[in-house]
Amino acid sequence: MIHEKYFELLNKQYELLSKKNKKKEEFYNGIYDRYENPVITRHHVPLHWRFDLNKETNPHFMERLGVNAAFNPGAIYINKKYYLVVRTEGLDRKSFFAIAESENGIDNFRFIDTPLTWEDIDRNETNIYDMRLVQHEDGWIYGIYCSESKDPEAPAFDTSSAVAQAGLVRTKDLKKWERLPNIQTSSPQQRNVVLHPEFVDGKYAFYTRPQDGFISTGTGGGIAFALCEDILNPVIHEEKVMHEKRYHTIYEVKNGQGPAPIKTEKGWVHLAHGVRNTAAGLRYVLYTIATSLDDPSKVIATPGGHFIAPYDAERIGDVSNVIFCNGAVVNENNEVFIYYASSDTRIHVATTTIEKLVDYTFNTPEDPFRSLDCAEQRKKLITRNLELLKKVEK
Ligand code: M1P
Repeated sequence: MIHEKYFELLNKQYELLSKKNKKKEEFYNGIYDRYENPVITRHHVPLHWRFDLNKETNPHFMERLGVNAAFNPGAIYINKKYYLVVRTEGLDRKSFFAIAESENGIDNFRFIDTPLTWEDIDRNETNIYDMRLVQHEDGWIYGIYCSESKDPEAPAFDTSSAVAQAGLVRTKDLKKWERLPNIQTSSPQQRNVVLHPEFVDGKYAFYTRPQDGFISTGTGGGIAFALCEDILNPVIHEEKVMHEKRYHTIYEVKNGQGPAPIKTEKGWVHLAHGVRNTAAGLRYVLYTIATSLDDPSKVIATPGGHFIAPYDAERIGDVSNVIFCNGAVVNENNEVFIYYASSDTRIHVATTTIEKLVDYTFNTPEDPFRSLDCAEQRKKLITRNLELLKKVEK
């Protein structure tokens, strides 16, 4: 017999899931729109994924397998539907992937089916997260995720050190998933590995982030570009850093490719995250760059500053002051939906258009890297504007 509390909670959850999302009126930057509500939180996870509904085995209707957070989703737009592969984190700290779908991409996301599983080829793999979903021109949808294991070299007392590598799966229908071998590179650790959607010189192309430590990239340097002949035996021999971390920028400590880059007439637009250190810990923001259509490893535009940073309540969560994005989609109207998570806790959407994203990426002034040069840059803008205003006054 089903516990009566289930129906009470189901009605409440239905209200949450059916809530319309509106653009945040008080926010304006001309670049993108923010929305009033997160698109997915842990409260969106179906009740029957968390509670044992049977009154006999769960008389107090306790949450048996709670969910701590729903964040960092991969995203894909197919058959006019918006799909997110959500990093769903149990109370036990382990993340799993679960698909949520929506008709309009800004609200009414519903988790479908059951959490994703596939052939378990590596018993050392302990945690999985942050999938980048890519519809590749070879006809498969690939998912690259962070596959985390305990560091086998760590001394017995060290129960924290971990090794991050890039796990690889593929599907045709988002239902049946095939596990391929991990992507091999010469870097001791890897995170934020993303597949480029097209072949480059007849090869599979990847964005990687070589790193020495689990958190610190060390000599890793930045976002790298790499080619690989065979996706079924994904071995990368050379990683070329194409966008480096740099002193006194928003990507001073580290950076990482976000979702797969978006193809536009002027170039590939990349969303990436940049990290800097503060007295309150690491601060993660998003920024964009563009690369050449002829050579996606050649950076051709670098707008200065952040594109999306933690805003109001987004600042607070399990890992505060973090904005992270590994999923964005473009629909047939050239509308762009950027799914970003705040503070490793919940998922939001920001919407813009290809036209605006290109304008932003190619026309935002670059970071001059020094305060006095920044002041000169701003003075030029002010002078131009004052001249314009004077003309209007006349
Ligand atoms: O906690 C912030 C983010 O930290 C990691 O990203 P990066 O490897 O760039 O430091 C990831 O664990 C990511 O999931 C997380 O959101």
